[in-house]
Amino acid sequence: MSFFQRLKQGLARTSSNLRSKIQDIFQPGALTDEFLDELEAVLIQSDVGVAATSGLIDSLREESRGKSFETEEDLYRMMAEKVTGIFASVDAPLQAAEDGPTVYVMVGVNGSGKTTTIAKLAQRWTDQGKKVILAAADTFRAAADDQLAVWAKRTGADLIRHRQGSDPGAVAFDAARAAIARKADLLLVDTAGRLHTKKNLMEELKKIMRVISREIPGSPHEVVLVIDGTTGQNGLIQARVFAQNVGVTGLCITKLDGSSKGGIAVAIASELGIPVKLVGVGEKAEDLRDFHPRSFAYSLFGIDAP
Ligand SMILES: Nc1nc2c(ncn2[C@@H]2O[C@H](COP(=O)(O)OP(=O)(O)OP(=O)(O)O)[C@@H](O)[C@H]2O)c(=O)[nH]1
Ligand SMILES: [Mg+2]
Repeated sequence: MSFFQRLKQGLARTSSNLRSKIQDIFQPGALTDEFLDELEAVLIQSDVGVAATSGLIDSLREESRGKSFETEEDLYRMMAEKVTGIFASVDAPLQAAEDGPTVYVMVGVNGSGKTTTIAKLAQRWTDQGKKVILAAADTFRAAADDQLAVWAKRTGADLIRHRQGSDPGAVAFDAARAAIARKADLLLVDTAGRLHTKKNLMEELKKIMRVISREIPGSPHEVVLVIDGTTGQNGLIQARVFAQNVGVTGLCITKLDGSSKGGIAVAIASELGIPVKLVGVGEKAEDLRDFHPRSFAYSLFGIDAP
């Protein structure tokens, strides 16, 4: 299956939900004010977010003036282009080190998909013959490092771990040293999603960042905030806390396959102003996709990008 078909399939729940709601209100011809009001409600119900939705509706109203729509498909294409524009304003590829190890730190609330995303990235890079090290800097949750150990074994990546309850900063330190000594191409740092308090967690994450940037100058190359795409507006609120406290450079939105509200990606990109870099549309390694604004936007409406 092609890259694009898989993405489209992963977003099938979202696109069929959007399409059936739009089909219910669509009438061939010009877009009426009444239709645009109903469309606005559909987009908000689909978690596109109030700000992004009102921007979309305004520009649709402008651009559709004097135009007649034979079928919904023409409308989907126009909408997909508008959504592409929202994403394109914060579009940036994953960064890599010029030489030495590339370091990505994954942050996000518990259950968002940090460890799974690390596993998928490890698989991608080891498949390319790269040397990958995983750092188990989630020392808080019981067996978090066992989960990572399973993935290390499966993907052929090295694992740096300490005992549960130990200092995550120390794990980060050892992992950074190991990445240099073993000439690793990629160091992926797993972090805790939950501590006793939010303040503790943010301080712990800041310490991990400090240690890593000291040991590997210019790193981390990405601080990826992993957001569960099924949590709707709540995910957005959590995301703000991380973005305000640790220098998040990119977003990974997971579990979009399990959601009919993949429109949340539009709200997140437009409200946080942080580029989406990865999307998870399933549990297999190949279901983690680099984010491409246009192909994602078209997939939201279940149509092929030009
Ligand atoms: N369907 C689907 N499931 C996913 C995706 N990404 C992650 N998951 C599942 O989500 C669950 C939680 O994922 P984890 O990777 O353990 O989450 P975490 O952020 O590491 O959680 P903590 O370690 O508790 O902080 C697992 O069952 C994953 O298989 C995805 O893109 N699609
Ligand atoms: Mg985890």
